Amino acid sequence: MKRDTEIFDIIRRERDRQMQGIELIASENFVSDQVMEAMGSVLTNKYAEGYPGKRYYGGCQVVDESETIAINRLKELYGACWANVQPHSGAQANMAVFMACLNAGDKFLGLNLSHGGHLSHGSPVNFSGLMFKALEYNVKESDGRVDYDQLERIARQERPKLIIAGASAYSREWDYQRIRSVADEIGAIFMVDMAHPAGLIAAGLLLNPVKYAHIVTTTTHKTLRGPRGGAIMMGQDFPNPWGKTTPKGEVKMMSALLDSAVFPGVQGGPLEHVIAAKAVAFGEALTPEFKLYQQQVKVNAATMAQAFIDKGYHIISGGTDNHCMLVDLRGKFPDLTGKVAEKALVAADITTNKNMVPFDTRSAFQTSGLRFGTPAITTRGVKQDRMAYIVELIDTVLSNPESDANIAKVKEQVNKMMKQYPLFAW
Ligand code: DSN
Repeated sequence: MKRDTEIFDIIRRERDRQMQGIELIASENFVSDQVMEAMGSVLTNKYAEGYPGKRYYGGCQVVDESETIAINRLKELYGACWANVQPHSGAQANMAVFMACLNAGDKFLGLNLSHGGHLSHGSPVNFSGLMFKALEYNVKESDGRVDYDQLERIARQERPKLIIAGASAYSREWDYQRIRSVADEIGAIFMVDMAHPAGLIAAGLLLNPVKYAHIVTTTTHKTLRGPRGGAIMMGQDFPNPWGKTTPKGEVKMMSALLDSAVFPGVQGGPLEHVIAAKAVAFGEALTPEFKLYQQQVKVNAATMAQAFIDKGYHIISGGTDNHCMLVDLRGKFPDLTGKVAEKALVAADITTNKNMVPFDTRSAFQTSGLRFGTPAITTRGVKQDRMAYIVELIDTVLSNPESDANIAKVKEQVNKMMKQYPLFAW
C-alpha cells in the first residue's frame, strides 16, 4: 500500500505544533511513549463486545487479560470496589450513568454550564438536557465558589433522582460530604464527574470523591495523562447499594445496570487498544513519580494564578486549588472578548480556550473569559520559576492583540523557550 503522505504530513505538522507551543488548555496533556505505543498496537484489530470472560466474539482471551488489568489498576488507584473501563469518552460514561439510574424525563441536578459545569451535566443541546429534566445550581457571584445553599434548596424543593458534582472550569475543591448528605436526605444518587482533577485526586492532592459519591465518572486523558477515553467507578462504601426494577420485573444491581448501560446500552465494541493504553496510564499513575508530577502541576497552577493577579487580572474565585484557573478578562480589558484573545494567543503559539465566566455578559461564542491549565506544560518539565514569564508573554499579546508584529515577537520567544523542553523522540 502506498504511504498516505497527505495524512502523515498533517500528523507531522500537528506534532510540530505541539512541540513548538505553550499548551495551556486545562483538559489536555501529553501521554508517555508507552501509552502511545499501546494505543497504536495490534489490539485495534480485535472485536470484543461484552466483558472479560463474557464476550460475543471468539479470540478474546488475550484482550481479556489487558482489560482485567485496567479494571484492577483503576480500582486500586482510587479505592473503588467496581470499575468499567470501556467508555469511549467522559460524556459516554456520563450517558451510561444516566441510563442506569434514570428514566427519560426524570429530574437531575448539575452545575450550570456557564458557571463551569459540563455539557453532559444538563445542557439543553446535549442528551442530558434533551432527554431528562435538568435542574442547575450556580457559583456565587461574590466569591465564584459553588453555592451549596442554593444546591440544597433546589434539591429539597425539586427532589431530583440524581445530583452531579464536577466541572470543566472550576478551580476549587468540592464539599462532597455536604452534597452527599442532601442526596441521602432526599434519596438521590450522588455522582461525581472528576474528569478534570482525576490525576490530582489519584496523587492524593485533592479529596477522593470515590469515598463520598455513589458513582464516579472520569476521563482518562486530562490530568490523569492517559489515552483519550472514559471510565466509571463505584466506591468501597457503596457496594451495589441499589437495585432497579427492570420492565420485566427483575431487580438488577447497580454495577450490572452500569455495565449493561455502557454495553449494549450506549456503545458497541470496546476499543481494546485504548483500554490497554488506559491500563498502562493507570500503572504510571500508581508510581511515586506521578505524585511528584501532580504536585508540580498544582504548584505551577497556583504560581500562574498569582502571576495573573499580580498583573491586574481577575481570576474567578481568586485563585486555584487544582490545575486550572478561569480569567475574567473584563477586569483588565473590558473590550477584549475571549474569542479575540484566544485567536491572538494561538497566533503566538500559546494555546488556550475562550470560556464563559459566571454571570457572563457575552455569549458562548464570544465569552469574557479564558481558561488556563498547567498539566501539559508540567509534563514537558516546565517548573514554577517560568510561570511569571509565561504570564508576561500572555499579557504582552493581550495588551495589543491586533498587532501582528507584537504577536510575531512573542511567538519567537515562545518557540525559543519550548526548545528547552523536548517532547517527542520521533
Ligand atoms: N471539553 C472538555 C474540557 O475541555 O474541559 C470537557 O469535556
